[in-house]
Amino acid sequence: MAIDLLQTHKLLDTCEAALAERFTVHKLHEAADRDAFLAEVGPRIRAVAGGSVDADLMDRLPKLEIIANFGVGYDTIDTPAAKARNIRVTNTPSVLDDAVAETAMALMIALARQVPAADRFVREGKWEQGNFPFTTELRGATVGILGLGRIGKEIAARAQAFKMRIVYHGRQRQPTEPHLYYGDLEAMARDCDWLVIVAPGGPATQGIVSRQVLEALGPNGRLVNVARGSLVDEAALIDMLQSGGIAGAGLDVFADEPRVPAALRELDNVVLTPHYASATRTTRNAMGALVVANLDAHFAGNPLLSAVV
Ligand code: NAP
Ligand code: 8YV
Repeated sequence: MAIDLLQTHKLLDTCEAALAERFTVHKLHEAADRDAFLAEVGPRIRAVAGGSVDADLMDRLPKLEIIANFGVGYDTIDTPAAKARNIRVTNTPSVLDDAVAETAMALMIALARQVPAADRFVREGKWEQGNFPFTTELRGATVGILGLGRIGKEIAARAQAFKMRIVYHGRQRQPTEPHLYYGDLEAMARDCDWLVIVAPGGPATQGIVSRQVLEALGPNGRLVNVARGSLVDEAALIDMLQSGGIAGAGLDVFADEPRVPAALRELDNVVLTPHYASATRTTRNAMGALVVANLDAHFAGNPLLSAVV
């Protein structure tokens, strides 16, 4: 008898095919009546693939053994509740570091050199009336990385290749890192031309990029967020972008995805992408393979490849 697995989101086709080969898959996101669906299949479910698992959903799945999250960030999973119920949780670290770091750099370059506006300028025939205004460059600027973890280090390596100075903030100084550490985020923002956010979402980081931090970044400062919208006070960010309190923002993530405030969409000093930092075919395939490999390991009684609980 195949093991029953609950899928909570649409996943990559290759990942869905691999799951279907191994499990009896039940798709919660396709259920017309979620309650009735869970009442019927919930008691049989031993595994979840995807995210968005709160304590209430866990209570509907009394035989649940493992949640294999599709993504390195697992802020949509109530991990203390999983731990209390002896449910294992896995994520997809490392395989997406390069793709996400490339997106961070793409947002920085797009903002510094105003790539979207320059492209529109040429398409709209404005070049024939005169030159595009001067832009700014990354060389010599200071980038503060909020979260010098796996992805943060890949961003640092790329920023160094662009001849930038690097500083970082996290809960702890990393003695093996050569860059200047700031224990205080606001103090780091004051020292930065660029603030790049790549720390986890969740209650511990909710709103840590506050109005005060944005004020410290200042009118020549630019913000890039490839982490989670929840880390930023989005209302304050919009206000500061409108008033010139900060120079610009490159955002891949938002407070209420996929809804992006009209006020942000109307601004010229922002570059917006649809939470796609890891969304290359190669990287998403690797993430899907890691989801499946963790499930295989669990049901074979082997150590998990990337457990967070
Ligand atoms: P990681 O290796 O765990 O690194 C996270 C870093 O954040 C660490 O350096 C950690 O340093 C710091 N940090 C953790 N909690 C903090 C706190 N409360 N305050 C300040 N700093 C804190 O994680 P990763 O693999 O690089 O991924 C980082 C995040 O990127 C993920 O959690 C995810 O949300 C996001 N992400 C987004 C996309 C996208 O598509 N946009 C794709 C992948 C990942 P300390 O331990 O010293 O605090
Ligand atoms: C994915 C991500 O877009 O890994 C993460 O934390 O945010 C991204 O890689 C997301 O998890 C896909 O649902």
